[in-house]
Amino acid sequence: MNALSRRRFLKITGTTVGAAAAGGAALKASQILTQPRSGSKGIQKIPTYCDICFWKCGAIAYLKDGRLWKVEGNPEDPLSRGRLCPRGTGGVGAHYDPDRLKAPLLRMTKRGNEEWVEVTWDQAFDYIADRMQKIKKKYGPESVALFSHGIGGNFFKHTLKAFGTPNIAAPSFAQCRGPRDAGFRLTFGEDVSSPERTDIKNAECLVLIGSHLGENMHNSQVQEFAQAVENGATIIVVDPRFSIAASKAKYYLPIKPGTDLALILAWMNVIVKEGLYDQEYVQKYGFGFEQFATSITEYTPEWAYPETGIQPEIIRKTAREMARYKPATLVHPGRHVTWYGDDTQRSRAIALLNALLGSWGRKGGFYYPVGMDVPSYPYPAYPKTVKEKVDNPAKKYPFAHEAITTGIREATITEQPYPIKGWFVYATNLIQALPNEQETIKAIQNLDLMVVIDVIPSEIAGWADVVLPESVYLERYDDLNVEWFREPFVALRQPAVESPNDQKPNWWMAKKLAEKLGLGQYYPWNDIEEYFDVRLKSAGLSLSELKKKGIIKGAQQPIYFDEGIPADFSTPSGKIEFYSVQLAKAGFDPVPKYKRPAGGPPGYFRLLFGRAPVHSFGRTQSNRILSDMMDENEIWVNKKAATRLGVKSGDYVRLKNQDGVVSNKIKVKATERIRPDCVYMVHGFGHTSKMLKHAYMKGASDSQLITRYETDPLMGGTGMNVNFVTIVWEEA
Ligand SMILES: Nc1nc2c(c(=O)[nH]1)N[C@H]1C(S)=C(S)[C@@H](COP(=O)(O)OP(=O)(O)OC[C@H]3O[C@@H](n4cnc5c(=O)[nH]c(N)nc54)[C@H](O)[C@@H]3O)O[C@H]1N2
Ligand SMILES: Nc1nc2c(c(=O)[nH]1)N[C@H]1C(S)=C(S)[C@@H](COP(=O)(O)OP(=O)(O)OC[C@H]3O[C@@H](n4cnc5c(=O)[nH]c(N)nc54)[C@H](O)[C@@H]3O)O[C@H]1N2
Ligand code: SF4
Ligand SMILES: [Mo]
Repeated sequence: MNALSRRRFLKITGTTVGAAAAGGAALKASQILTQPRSGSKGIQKIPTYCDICFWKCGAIAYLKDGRLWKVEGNPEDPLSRGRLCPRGTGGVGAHYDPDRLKAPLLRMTKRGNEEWVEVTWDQAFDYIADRMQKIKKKYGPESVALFSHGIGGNFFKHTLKAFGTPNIAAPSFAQCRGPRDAGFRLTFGEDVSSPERTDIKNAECLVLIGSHLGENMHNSQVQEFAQAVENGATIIVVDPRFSIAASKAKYYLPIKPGTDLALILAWMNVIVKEGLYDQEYVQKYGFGFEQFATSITEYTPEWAYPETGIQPEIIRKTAREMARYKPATLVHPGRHVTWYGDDTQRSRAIALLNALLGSWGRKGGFYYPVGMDVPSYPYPAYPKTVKEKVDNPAKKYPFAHEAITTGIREATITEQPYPIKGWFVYATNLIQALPNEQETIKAIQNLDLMVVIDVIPSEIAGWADVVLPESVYLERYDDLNVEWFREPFVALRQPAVESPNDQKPNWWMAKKLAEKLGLGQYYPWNDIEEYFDVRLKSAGLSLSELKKKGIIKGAQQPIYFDEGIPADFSTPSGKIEFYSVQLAKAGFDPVPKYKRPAGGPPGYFRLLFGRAPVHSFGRTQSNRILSDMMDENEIWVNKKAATRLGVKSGDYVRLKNQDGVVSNKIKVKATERIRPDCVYMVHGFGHTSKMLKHAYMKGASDSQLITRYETDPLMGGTGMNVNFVTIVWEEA
């Protein structure tokens, strides 16, 4: 890694934590739990890939005299390009965390009491398999559901499909990127996918609508953002809060929360009216442009001004700036887009703006990702499920292309269209991830079996009947990462150190459980290395090479239309759909229309939330290296509003929402960097699990305050930016 690029990276993050690569050195001796690898002396390097978030950066774990010392980026890896983000660098802290789950636990008393007895793995699986068979007998196998987030869930998915359930969901759809992918599918016939196919590094104009890169630390994107800034790209940031990204912007538009669709429509109005769009591209690839153009004529900048608070001349100037650099203008589609319940239509408007600029399939816009052809394992076919998935009965949400977590939750409460009696929860903290935690608890109370597989005693683990402790990513193998990206590659996660206690990897648990259920034929391999070997050999690759390098890359392939990618669109018309017949047929607006979001009670602030560069959701507050850098969150309040309320930076307050829910105490950050009609906090703090000794009650939880949500009628996403809070004094 060269020194300049490292500096540039740190500058964007607004922190210097990446430099705190000290790893094991930052830990007190008392926190070190592992035994040195037998007999090993000196430095060992083991390539793997990171799991502190779902980006899966290629990494190299370093051992010193058999102890885990530090983790760095793997220079061969296109995702990390040799540099991890600050969270990945702090990944060693996950291994050394003294609050980790250490052995399988069985619930002793009432659900949610967090009272447990340690059991053996065999006892745990006997208990689980017995309950599963009872549920299957009484209700059918479909009545067991799996919630799973990240690649580690692959083998549990396999076991549960073999058991016979189709009910498997991740919060990354209905609580995250679902509306974006639905909006882009409706327009271009394809997803933006993950890692996003955004050609940020080649963009000459980059528009970020709430995507707070630099706080959102998805590694490759942040590095490419730094490159774009260095190349002198015009950056336009739309955010009610002056984010880190906003500090790099030529134009910062402090929009009134929830009104982005009005701004996007006005931008398109200017671009069409002034004839600034890519006319050749639109003519060649577009469908229904005339109807689209007609339906946006009313959305002038003057119309948008009172809605958004953005002045007409700024709207015009920024629209012209975008058009100037087309097609190398990238209007970033965002990722966590479940904001207001109309999110698919807002995302579709972003897709349409990109279509006008001709950026889809073009350099500096959206490229066509490529992947390695590694066939999946030739397992026996899964049993046919009798019942349909439970989450989206009668296709109530016609444009949901993945399962809806909150739909499974609803079915668990209502027992409609049929009861759900068992939950497996793998690597997702549903108490924090789903809006309205009371509904989640209500659903849990209706279960006959609740199993949580986690590495720490998260809030959701506190509600389980059985808790299964997993080895952290540095201690285990996981499925192969065959991600589609700029260039084809396959990456391996492999253990660098042993687990300190009785933790086990997911593949081992999923296989053992299948065997207890009499489904051993679905695991014809004895060890995961045999599984890898079969898959890799069928792709003409070698496991020993992959173990040595951590990553094998394929040949570079074309990724833009100009390089020969055919401009095929899998929409009903085969074209980019400016006007959507399928939306009209389903009773939705064929071209997005603006609706003003409902406001809050007088004197309340809209509650906004996002990411901190050094934490991943609610999963890293217990990591001592990362919590040393930030161990509580703050509530951002506009300075004038704070003065009016008589609070100042550093004061502790509580937040009370529109339904009377009061948060844990939280420190005030009084700042000009946020509009006066909203407040902002980082998600993932305010842990209430008592077994999380270090993170317990530090900062406040946005999730607790999200008692309301607006469901997207197109795909069932849960808009969560619809809650309002007041500030209440913390009595000394
Ligand atoms: N209020 C609110 N809700 C949100 C969001 C928000 O910002 N605010 N964000 C939304 C978004 S964008 C998303 S993607 C979702 C994410 O929601 P989640 O998928 O719930 O993400 P995490 O909070 O990372 O939860 C991961 C859980 O996995 C555990 N874990 C970590 N590593 C491992 C491991 O190696 N093995 C196992 N078995 N478990 C592990 C962690 O301890 C934690 O309990 O939440 C959504 N919900
Ligand atoms: N460090 C770190 N990085 C992460 C993660 C993490 O946990 N930690 N999680 C990853 C995941 S799964 C996801 S989905 C992404 C999420 O990252 P993004 O997709 O970037 O998240 P958003 O929730 O869209 O963005 C939050 C920003 O939107 C602004 N905002 C709120 N309301 C509005 C509005 O009405 N209009 C506009 N224009 N802006 C608004 C907020 O002020 C904040 O700056 O981050 C990823 N990267
Ligand atoms: S973005 Fe950071 S935390 Fe996520 S995988 Fe990459 S290095 Fe790890
Ligand atoms: Mo997400």
